[in-house]
Amino acid sequence: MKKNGRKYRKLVREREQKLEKIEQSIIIEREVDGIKTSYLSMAHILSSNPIVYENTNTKRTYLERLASYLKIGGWNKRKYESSMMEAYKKIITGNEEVRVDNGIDYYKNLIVFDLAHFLGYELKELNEKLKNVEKQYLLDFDSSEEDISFSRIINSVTSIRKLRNVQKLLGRDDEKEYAELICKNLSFKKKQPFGIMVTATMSAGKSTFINSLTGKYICLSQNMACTSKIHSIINKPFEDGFSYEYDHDLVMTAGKEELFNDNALNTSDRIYVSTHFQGGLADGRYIIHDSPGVNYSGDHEHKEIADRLIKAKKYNMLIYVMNSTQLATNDEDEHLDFVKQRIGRTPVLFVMNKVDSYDVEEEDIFATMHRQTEYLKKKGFKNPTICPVSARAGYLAKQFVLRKLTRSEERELYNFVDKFEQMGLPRYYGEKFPQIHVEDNEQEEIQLLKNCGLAYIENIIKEYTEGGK
Ligand SMILES: Nc1nc2c(ncn2[C@@H]2O[C@H](COP(=O)(O)OP(=O)(O)OP(=O)(O)O)[C@@H](O)[C@H]2O)c(=O)[nH]1
Ligand SMILES: [Mg+2]
Repeated sequence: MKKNGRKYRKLVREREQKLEKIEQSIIIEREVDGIKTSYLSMAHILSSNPIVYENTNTKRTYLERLASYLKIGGWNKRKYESSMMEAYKKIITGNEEVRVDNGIDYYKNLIVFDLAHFLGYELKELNEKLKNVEKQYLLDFDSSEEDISFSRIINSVTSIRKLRNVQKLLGRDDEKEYAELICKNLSFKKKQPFGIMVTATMSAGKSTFINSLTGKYICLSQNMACTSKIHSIINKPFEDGFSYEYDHDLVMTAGKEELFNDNALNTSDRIYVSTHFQGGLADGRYIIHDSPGVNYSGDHEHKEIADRLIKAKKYNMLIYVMNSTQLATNDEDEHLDFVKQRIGRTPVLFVMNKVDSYDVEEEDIFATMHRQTEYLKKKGFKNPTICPVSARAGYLAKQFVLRKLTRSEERELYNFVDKFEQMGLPRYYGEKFPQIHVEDNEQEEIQLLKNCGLAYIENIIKEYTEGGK
């Protein structure tokens, strides 16, 4: 084969892509305390199971049978499965609205799907145990000639093709929908995870920025040093209405209480949270790490935690958030040096947050970004491009889409709408990132997602995920 010939170049390119894939797959932690992180990126499927609307007796029987299958298989003592059982109990018994009275036999297929879901759709090594479960299942449920067998259903979740075949055989819409949700979980699980580390000096708005990317108030943000552990936020394939949190205990129906209070029993510096990301990043298997703000004169522990994570390099991309109300401070200077020394070839995206604080009449956004770019070049970063954003405005615009704004947030949002109509950020992005296109929207509140820079940043991240530069 000729060197530099087309075939040779293709081969080299293919080999590089393969290596890159392997590299990526070892970057992200596969397990945390025996729980696979891929399990944490599966959404609850229960919302499509009418068991939630059953009478108390049927609900109780359903839960008892599920629990007995876990016990027979010996999975009830494992953290993930037992937490899932707790969540099922809470979701099923927590709903008091009775809408259906189908009787327990109605659920004979759905319960098998649920068991498969509990086991993370990974069943290869479980055959012997499953045979014992099947024996009990056959005693529990009436069977007939037309039934799809227990083993056919449970094995179907090992591949999308098998699952699609079983889905065709299912008689009812709710069963087909259940299989559809599992399909979504399965195809999501097959995607390569993409890790993003977010770092900055104190109070630059890292947590607010991550909340704007996820569209959820997941990371505590306030006007004082507040993030003290590394929060890894994992995307789920679709909205199931729940967040999971792993902070010593795994809670799969986490509310504010769990999310905003650190568990004293957790002696590690990590907390994992899973939720569905609303907006531009909804489809990717992202893990975003929120780290404590680095303050060189203040809390050394925070700095150590953040430094360790940057050094460990378990991410595919680093986002460095700068605070446009506090540029070129000593802390920034030192932190940039640290990042520069450690980052190697990992791509860095610079985000200039809080641009809503600019006076549009007095300040020229192009000139400010240019000055900051020159500063980053002096610090040794090659071709740095800065993405201006107002994370606060982006977060509020997403809350508007989700109809979750309070009155005072609404007022804040309309202030931002006016301000960003004048600021002209799309012109800046059009010039610096000509390959990135963001559609306009007639509704001013949704247009704010574009005008405040957030929609551009989401698209830029997506480009990186897909291998673009
Ligand atoms: N005006 C404005 N304020 C913002 C923006 N983003 C964050 N803030 C405010 O800045 C303060 C700090 O925000 P956080 O998101 O907690 O910052 P952080 O970098 O996570 O802080 P630490 O974790 O403590 O280092 C809060 O009062 C936020 O409301 C923004 O885009 N515009
Ligand atoms: Mg924070």
